[in-house]
Amino acid sequence: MVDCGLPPERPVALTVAGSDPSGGAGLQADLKTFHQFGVYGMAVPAVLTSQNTLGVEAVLPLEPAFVRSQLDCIQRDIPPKAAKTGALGSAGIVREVASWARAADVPLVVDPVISSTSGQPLSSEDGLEALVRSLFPLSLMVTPNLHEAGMIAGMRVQSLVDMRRAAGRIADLGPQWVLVTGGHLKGDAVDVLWSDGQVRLFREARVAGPGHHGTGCAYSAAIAALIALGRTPPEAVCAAKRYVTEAIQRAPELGRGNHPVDHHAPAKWSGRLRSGGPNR
Ligand code: PXL
Repeated sequence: MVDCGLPPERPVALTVAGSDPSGGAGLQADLKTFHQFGVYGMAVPAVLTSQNTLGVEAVLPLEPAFVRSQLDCIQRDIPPKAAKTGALGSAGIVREVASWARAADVPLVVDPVISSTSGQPLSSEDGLEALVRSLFPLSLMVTPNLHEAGMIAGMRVQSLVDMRRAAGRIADLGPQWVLVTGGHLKGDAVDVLWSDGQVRLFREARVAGPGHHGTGCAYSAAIAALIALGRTPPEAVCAAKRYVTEAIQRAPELGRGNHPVDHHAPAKWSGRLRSGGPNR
């Protein structure tokens, strides 16, 4: 048999997220990322959007019961090894996803998406409250960016010190691991991973240029894929950050707004965390 480098038993990951018809973010980006890591991807849309690289024009949350019906349907047939959530749209949808996740007992990566890259809300206000109350306690990892970390922790997050403090406060809300992503700070792109009061830093050189579309989606999807492949959370963050950095570096000049990242970037697992460097 030819060895194509794919795992012999195909791991399965699920995304429950918003649809971005332009393919740069949301569940379309998640599926491309799962595929790139050799993971079989499944996708449950929670909210539909009308958008392109210039911005979001309309948002349509689905009926919570219909989201639940999709989740139950796949759970009965192809239970995932790991799952991630993105934009969930409403508190009712969040509660259905939480109720499914509790029963499914699956490692869950929660990207607490509040708004799009261009600033339009992708969830109602009570959606974020419900996310924190019902989904955070069930999650393996939550992956807020600086803005989301600030909203959730109730503080301004503008420095590495703030990121550590916010991560600690968010960990008190129930997730086992908290990854605060610092891509929007000046200097190197440093992320803070917090668990049990212990902090690990992950650093990559900043990619110059304007913001890109879908960085957070590709990052959390890559983490979920690597968890499905059996990696530990710090290993998953390390390899996922490398993937996203390359995906930004290679972003194709598509669209007239924020260009999407390149989901075809190499998805590699090096087998060990870099030691002695900044990843401690
Ligand atoms: O990157 C956050 C995000 C998540 N989900 C959907 C999006 C976006 C950003 O635009 O459109 C559907």
